[in-house]
Amino acid sequence: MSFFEIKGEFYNRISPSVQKFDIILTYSKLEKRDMKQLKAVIFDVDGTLAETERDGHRIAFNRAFSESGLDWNWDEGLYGELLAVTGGKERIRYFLSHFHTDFQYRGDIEELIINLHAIKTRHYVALLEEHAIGLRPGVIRLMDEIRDAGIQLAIATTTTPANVMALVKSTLGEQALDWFDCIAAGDIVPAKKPAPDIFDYCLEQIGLSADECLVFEDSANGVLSSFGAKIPTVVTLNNYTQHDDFSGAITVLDHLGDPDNPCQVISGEKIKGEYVTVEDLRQLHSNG
Ligand code: XBP
Ligand code: MG
Repeated sequence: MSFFEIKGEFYNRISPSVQKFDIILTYSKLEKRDMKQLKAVIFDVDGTLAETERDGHRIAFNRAFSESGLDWNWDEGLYGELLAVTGGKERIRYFLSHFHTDFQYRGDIEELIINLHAIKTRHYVALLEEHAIGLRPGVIRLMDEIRDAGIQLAIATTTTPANVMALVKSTLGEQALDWFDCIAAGDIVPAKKPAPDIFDYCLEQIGLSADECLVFEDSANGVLSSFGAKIPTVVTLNNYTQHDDFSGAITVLDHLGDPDNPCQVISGEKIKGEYVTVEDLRQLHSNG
């Protein structure tokens, strides 16, 4: 029985103009509550689910350079600067145009970049298959809670799909690939983060509107992307992104925390306890 049917009984007794006014008010309240219901949590991957940049992608890039006979070495500091650009192929292009401008190459430079990137992906996947990288604190616990609460899970990332699959399989197990209603990754959209396209694509795939979702991101480029798609966003920062501009994020945390590993709120909305729960997500989302 709908709200309007319940009210119908005594509606006949009041004047039509009052009825109309009350219906508009009631409808707008219902609409507001519906809009604010949290239906999906969308996770970024690199830096958010795991510390993959420094210990994964960077190592894999260097292995690809060395395998290809190039003496390039991306140390931790340089890699931090290169993270200004998302996407591995785009990052190599940026390196050549801003940091290694005197590089001479006789062949097709685009072909070189594509080959290097394919080799890099092979090394990255191999690294994950060795279980070299674990998930950040609280990720597994919170994903379990989200699923138990009947809230959808999705992924929106700049990285190559094979890398996401490898990370999920090596940390959560192959069956966990089914946990996600959408894994939006890599070149599926032409414009990578900070463009909103990957989040727009993800929303389209899961069939929800931006205000029914909550995003977890770790970087300014990621937050620009989720904001571009108008999705409320929570940040769990890391060493590479600790000085990024996160203005507009609902809250910024050092990580999601676990019962034996409390998290810290760096700025924004507080959480109820010492680690992020689904109850916190609902609260943060309604404040977002
Ligand atoms: C991070 C990225 C990615 C990875 C490298 O993605 O920018 O490009 O650094 O992956 P996100 P590829 O934070 O959105 O998960 O080499 O496969 O592009
Ligand atoms: Mg990231």
